[in-house]
Amino acid sequence: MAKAVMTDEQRLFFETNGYLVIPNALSPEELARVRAAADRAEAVWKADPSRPGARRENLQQVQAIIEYDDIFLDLMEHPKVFPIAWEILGDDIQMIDNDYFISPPHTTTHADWHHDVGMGGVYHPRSTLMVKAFFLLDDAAENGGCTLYLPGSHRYPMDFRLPKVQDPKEMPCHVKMAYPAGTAYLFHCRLYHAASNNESDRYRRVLIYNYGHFWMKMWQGYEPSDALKAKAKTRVRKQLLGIGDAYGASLSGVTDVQQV
Ligand SMILES: O=C(O)CCC(=O)C(=O)O
Repeated sequence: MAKAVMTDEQRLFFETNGYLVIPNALSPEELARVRAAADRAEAVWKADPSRPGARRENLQQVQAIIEYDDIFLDLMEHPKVFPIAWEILGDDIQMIDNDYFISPPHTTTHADWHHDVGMGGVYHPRSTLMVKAFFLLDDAAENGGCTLYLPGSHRYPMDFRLPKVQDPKEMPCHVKMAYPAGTAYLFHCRLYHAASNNESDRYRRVLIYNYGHFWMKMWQGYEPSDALKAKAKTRVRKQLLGIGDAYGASLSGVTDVQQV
């Protein structure tokens, strides 16, 4: 069994609302190192248009960010965030995708209200297929393109009718992930969420790690390179990168989580 790391308040909050906020997930020193690595990754990605990721006016997406620097690989196992995803999903946890999203100033949303899973054969309101964690690299202002959540919507029945809105912020009852840089937030991927318009003068930069189960396919374009797989030495890292027994991948009893 995954180690129980969540407080009762966190467990009840996540079960009720479908998301969690982890203040100060990154220390100021970690944040500075991660931001510097993110700037380097962005420069490499921009210099080579053949590298994967969306290049749109409202979103620059450095796809598969863990390929750019080991610091991003370590963040996938960050001790303040990953153990929570592990506890929620269970011992067969695996990485599904990972990205670096840059939302330029004065652009409209790149992601209107949606949820991330709808695979057939699963009763989603009772299942947890994926948990996605975001790390804020900039302070996210309310008008600065922050992520929006509709609390509790991960339990909506499959045929629930969501109101149609022009601007994501017109959705009744939403909450805003407007927090300082270094904050992490994670959510149940059946939760309705959106990116808001970035009406501010500043970029919004986030790192995203999506976790699912070992039996799921990693999203195409996120399968780790042979170089990354060769470097994976711990059971946690191997399993997160898809190395393991198809019938029995499990981190039960494992404690070797990497430290950043
Ligand atoms: O950029 C955001 O805040 C939302 C991203 C999103 O919709 C997603 O990762 O599914």
